[in-house]
Amino acid sequence: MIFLKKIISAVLVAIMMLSIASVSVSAVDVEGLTTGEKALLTIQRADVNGDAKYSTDDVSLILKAAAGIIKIENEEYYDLDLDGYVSVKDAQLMLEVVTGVGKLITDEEALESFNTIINGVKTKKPGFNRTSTLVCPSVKITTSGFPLIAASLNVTNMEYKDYVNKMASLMGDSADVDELKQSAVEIYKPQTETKTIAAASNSHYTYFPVNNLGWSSKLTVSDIKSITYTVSDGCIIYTVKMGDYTYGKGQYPSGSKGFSDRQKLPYGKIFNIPALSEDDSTVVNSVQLKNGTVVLKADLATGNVVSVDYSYSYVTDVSSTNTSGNYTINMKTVTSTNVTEKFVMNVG
Ligand SMILES: [Ca+2]
Ligand SMILES: [Ca+2]
Repeated sequence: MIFLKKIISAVLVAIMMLSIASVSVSAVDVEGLTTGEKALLTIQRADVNGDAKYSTDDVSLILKAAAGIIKIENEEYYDLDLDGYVSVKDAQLMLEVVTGVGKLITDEEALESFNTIINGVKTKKPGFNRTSTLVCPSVKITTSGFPLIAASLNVTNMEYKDYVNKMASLMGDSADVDELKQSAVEIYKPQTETKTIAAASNSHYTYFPVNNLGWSSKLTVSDIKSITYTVSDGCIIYTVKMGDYTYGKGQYPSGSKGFSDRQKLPYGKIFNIPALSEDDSTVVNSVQLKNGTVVLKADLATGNVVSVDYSYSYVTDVSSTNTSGNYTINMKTVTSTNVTEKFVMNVG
């Protein structure tokens, strides 16, 4: 309720001051800055009182500056809409931002500032801890071509662990069967890996997405579903959400020769997406990339990355053909995988 009162009083002050002339400021020196750098500057400057959060205190400070009530240094910082004046319009904009009804910058500008910050990891090389986890919740098998003697192995959409048990019961007890059963159990276990990269190390290229490249994001607004950001506790926290994409036979750039084409896909512009491999006997029927989310936390004052959480899922549908004697066994495998990569910077 105190918050609401503060907002209302700020609005009243704004109305009272509507007739007050604005204060002209020297042109903000944004020449030569990229769209992303400019947007980041706007996000940083909107915290005009420098207390590391957005609040009605910032709104009233802009109002006072616009009215000439207070003498301010760096008055161009108060010119949030960059029109060359500190006016009620800037205070109004900040009030809308604080109350969540308006936006300081467009989604396109927000994404450009996100890109500027996250690409900075590859040039500034701050050092980080990475924790990556792969979880495979489901592997479905469809087979055909087994001869009559093993006809029970011809199945449709059977979970791999159940399929292995079926094979085991057909093969009887042996060390190989035990090993097979064990490997089936392992497939479903989360695989977690941690890695520490030292500051200023070129391993930033290898271990920070997109791996093996000098950049981290080439996302444009047409690649994403949404971008939001909040400012609090001295940090900007961006959340980028991706839509779902399905690629049919021949549409997914697989293998090492598909490396650069994968980075043209929306998910490939931000995530390390699977390479997969195809040959004469293995064909990728489809690949689905979904639930992509990136949460980026950056220091408000410096624009440096504090932490990044990447997560997405993929479903691959792959057919393989194996010829054994007079028989040709066809196996279709539909595998779901959940990927998370969490980075905490400056801890190495
Ligand atoms: Ca503030
Ligand atoms: Ca202005």
